[in-house]
Amino acid sequence: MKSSGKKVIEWPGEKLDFSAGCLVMGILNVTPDSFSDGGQFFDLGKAVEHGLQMTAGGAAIIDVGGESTRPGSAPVSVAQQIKRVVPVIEALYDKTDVPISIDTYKYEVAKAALDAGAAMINDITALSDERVGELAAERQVPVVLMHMQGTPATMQNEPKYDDVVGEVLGFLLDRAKRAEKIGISKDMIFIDPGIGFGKTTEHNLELLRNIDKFIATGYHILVGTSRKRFIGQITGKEKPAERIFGTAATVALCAAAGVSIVRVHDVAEMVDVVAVAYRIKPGT
Ligand code: PT1
Repeated sequence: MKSSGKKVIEWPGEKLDFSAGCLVMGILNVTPDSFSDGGQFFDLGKAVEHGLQMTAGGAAIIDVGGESTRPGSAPVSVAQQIKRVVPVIEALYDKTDVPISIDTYKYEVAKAALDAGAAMINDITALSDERVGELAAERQVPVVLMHMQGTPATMQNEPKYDDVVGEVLGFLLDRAKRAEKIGISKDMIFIDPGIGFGKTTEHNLELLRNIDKFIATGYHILVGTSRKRFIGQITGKEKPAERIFGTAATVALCAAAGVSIVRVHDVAEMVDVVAVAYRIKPGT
């Protein structure tokens, strides 16, 4: 058994089946720069349409976020995040059976998103606010716990580790244990090395090179490499949209290693990549 976690997880109204391989989570950034109406205003219809396109492309989960956490980005108020994500989640909940995840570390945003129909919490701060964990336990929803050094505004200034794999893994195991103590079952916990979050290109590569050590913990693993800077640094591709094949290399290796979920922009493409890579994985 070289894959992480239990093969099928079920929770109220939802189910994820990892028995056929790695699942693809589609990224839906609900920010005005992602879906504008041509001007400075956010277009709800365009965002929902993009979410539905990703489900048609084979996404197993849609991850909705109202605050960019790319390097250098600034926080967005709780009220603003709720105003952005709730209408999108309500519309998607109405139009698709694909589970919706909320990308937030804010308790109030997570709660409003679950009330609107979200069924999973993606917390890039790994329960920096314990109330997020208590909420996940109470609603019996899965939670993603991610590692980050610093904050999005400053994390790329000078990332430093003595042993990046040991430190990231140690942090995630500690937070996962804490989550279990709060009442979240082990199967419902996804750990994520946080590619690009306070890491140099070498740190990111070292984490990906050692992804089997994360799998060996027995927790489900989620990895997000999609279109990130380190891929541009290796390939020389300046524009994120030109980093799809570079992303595919990381996704193939993750799927073959036994990663449970990859978080990506290019859903239809990566669904094919994981399907083939997983079939080559030993023991499947
Ligand atoms: C991620 C992730 C995320 N990434 C999870 N959630 C982002 N669980 C948002 C770059 O280097 O990996 N896991 N939510 C997006 N964040 C970044 C970070 C985007 C770095 C781009 C970069 O280009």
